[in-house]
Amino acid sequence: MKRPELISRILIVVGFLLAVGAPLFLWARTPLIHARMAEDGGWNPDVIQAEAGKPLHLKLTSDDVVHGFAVGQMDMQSVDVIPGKVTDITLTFDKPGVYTYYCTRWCGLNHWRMRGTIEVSGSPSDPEPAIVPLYVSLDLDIDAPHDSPVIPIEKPSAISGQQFASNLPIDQSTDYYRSNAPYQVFDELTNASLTEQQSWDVVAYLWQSNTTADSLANGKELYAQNCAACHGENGAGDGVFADNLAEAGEASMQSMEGAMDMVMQNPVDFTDARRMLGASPALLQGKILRGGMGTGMPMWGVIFTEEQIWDLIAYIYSFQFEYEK
Ligand code: HEC
Ligand SMILES: [Cu+2]
Repeated sequence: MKRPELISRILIVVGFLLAVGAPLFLWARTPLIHARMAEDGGWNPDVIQAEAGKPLHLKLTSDDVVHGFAVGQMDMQSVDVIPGKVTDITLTFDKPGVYTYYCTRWCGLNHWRMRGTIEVSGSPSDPEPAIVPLYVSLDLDIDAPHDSPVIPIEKPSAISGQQFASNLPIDQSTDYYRSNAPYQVFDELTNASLTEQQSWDVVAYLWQSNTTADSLANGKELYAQNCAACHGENGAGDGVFADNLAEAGEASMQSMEGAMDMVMQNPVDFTDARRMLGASPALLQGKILRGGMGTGMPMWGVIFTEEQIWDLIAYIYSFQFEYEK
């Protein structure tokens, strides 16, 4: 064999090894993330490092049942994490910060505890002004009872409310709607020479006017995926985990030494007019953002965008009001 020929052969082999080997090498170095049900340890590792603007490769597998993987506040499709298989995923973060990743499959009562963080380093672009949630700026005590003193006899109808709403001196702005409970708006209408039911219908109309069909559809989807297992498909607080939650509550009460002041509760019944007509969107926002701190209500602030939370809230009120189809 002539020399140049030999060299070119060697080069081809080296080139081939590099082309195949380098990605394989990188792939092998990418840590394998194991998913387990929360009671068996959750994600391992549960802290991942990344750099802003650079792709982050992840390999995911499950040691028990099928889990799902998604990163909060990020526009991404969740992926399934399957026992005995390795799922590859590549993510790129635009901005540095601490992101939360979470399980998207109902794998058990503690499913929502399956969370980990991705610490994304990098020089902060332009620091964005911190947004103060509405419930904070209104200084609401979101743990105080908030029952409505009055409730309608029939389910208020936005369709019927529309005809009375046009010539009423009521504020229809988003700010007003978000900071008032339905019964407070009902109270404002007492001088408007309407029957009680008509006033409630106006309230329903106002609530409908402050959302859109898209927003409700989006809220419905998020609800089915993240909330229905506890709060029930139809909002009645009777999801498949409601009973387990009560049991877990009793168990945790017995093992705790008064360390937590909040006790486990039943998932709220969103069809309960007394409760829901007494709650402003801002109050519900607070509960969803912050969670119940020990009541069994998870904290969603790190998972959903502000817009997604308003969509969820709009959907929750649809258990109270009859909206136009
Ligand atoms: C693991 C069970 C569980 C899941 C999942 C869950 N919740 Fe809850 N939720 C509860 C419990 C228990 C309460 C009652 C205790 C409390 O208010 O802190 C509650 C209370 C609430 C309240 C307070 C209502 C009020 O009148 O104070 C809101 C709002 C709420 N949940 C919304 C949601 C939304 C939206 C989701 C889904 C994104 C969700 N919840 C998912 C268990 C759950
Ligand atoms: Cu899971």
